[in-house]
Amino acid sequence: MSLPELGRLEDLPQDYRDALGAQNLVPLWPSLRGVLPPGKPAPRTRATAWNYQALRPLLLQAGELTPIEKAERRVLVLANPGHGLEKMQASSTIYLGMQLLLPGEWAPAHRHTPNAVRMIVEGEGAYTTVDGEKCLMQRGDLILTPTGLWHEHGHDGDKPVVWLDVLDLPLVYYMEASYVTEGRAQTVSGDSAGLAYQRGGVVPSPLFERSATAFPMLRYPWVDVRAALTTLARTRPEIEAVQVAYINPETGADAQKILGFSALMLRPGETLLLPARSTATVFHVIEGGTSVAADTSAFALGEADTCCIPGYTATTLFNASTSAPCFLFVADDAPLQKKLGVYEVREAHKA
Ligand code: GTQ
Repeated sequence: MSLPELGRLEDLPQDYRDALGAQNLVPLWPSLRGVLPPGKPAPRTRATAWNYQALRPLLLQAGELTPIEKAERRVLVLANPGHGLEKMQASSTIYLGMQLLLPGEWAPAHRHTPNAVRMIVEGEGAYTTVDGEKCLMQRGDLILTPTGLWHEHGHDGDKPVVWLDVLDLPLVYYMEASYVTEGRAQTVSGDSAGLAYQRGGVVPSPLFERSATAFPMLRYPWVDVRAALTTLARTRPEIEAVQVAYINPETGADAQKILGFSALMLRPGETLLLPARSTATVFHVIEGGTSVAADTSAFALGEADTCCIPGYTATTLFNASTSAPCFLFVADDAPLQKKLGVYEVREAHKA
């Protein structure tokens, strides 16, 4: 059923419009269908892919053009043209950036209200110190820097290190709650609290005490996440999606409060149909390759490539390799949407 057409702004006399404007008033009806479109939202977020091999030379060039002291964080932002590049957002809530740190460089300590995670893309020998815990960065590792925690990045290796930053910056900025505090280099504490959780089901005893922090685990090593996926694929061949969620090991809740993170394995030759959900979704290839088809957009993603798919869009992933699995890092804003009560999954789509 189509909705009746509503009056337009141009239908109103100019002197009436001027009188409204003079009192900071706006008529709703010309904009009603825009803010409440029938059936489903009209997202500004466009299906967009960023090719790593294409952006990498530009990121390395930034290393030559701009010293770290002039950048603090040397990042090329993966910006969604649907929002306007200057908005620096991949979706309504998600910010993505590729960050470069060169050997010997140091990105100084700060803390801020937006939550961040890092997905390590290439290089060895760098680390992020979060809340006094030195987190080594290896390919595929996920490192959390949740809201309010001090963090700084250093690099003792001999080749450039690159990682993908995922932040809820667009949302926190929209809330007018985004700010940073600069700090001094942190003192690294001896122990890594997260090590207590490195193997599921057991913790050091009798030394173990439940941590007082809201974020007991800050580093999720890729070797362990990968092993969890391959074990799941081997032992549960019947499950549709071989996927694991990054969680807070003490509460079982999502690892962060606003954005959600998971890792997905596509078996060789596998096609995975993902139903339309209310969240925009980011896919980043850790290993292998996949095609991503969503509505009228289709991308071929290879290693370290990243794409963003708007919400309310059914998506098909296809790993064309007959021998190699594909491992993907997935980010969305499902934790936020669930808390707010607007999260939805639409019926599974037909292939
Ligand atoms: O590494 O702390 O991509 O503060 C954007 C803002 C990275 C960081 C970004 C940041 C950082």
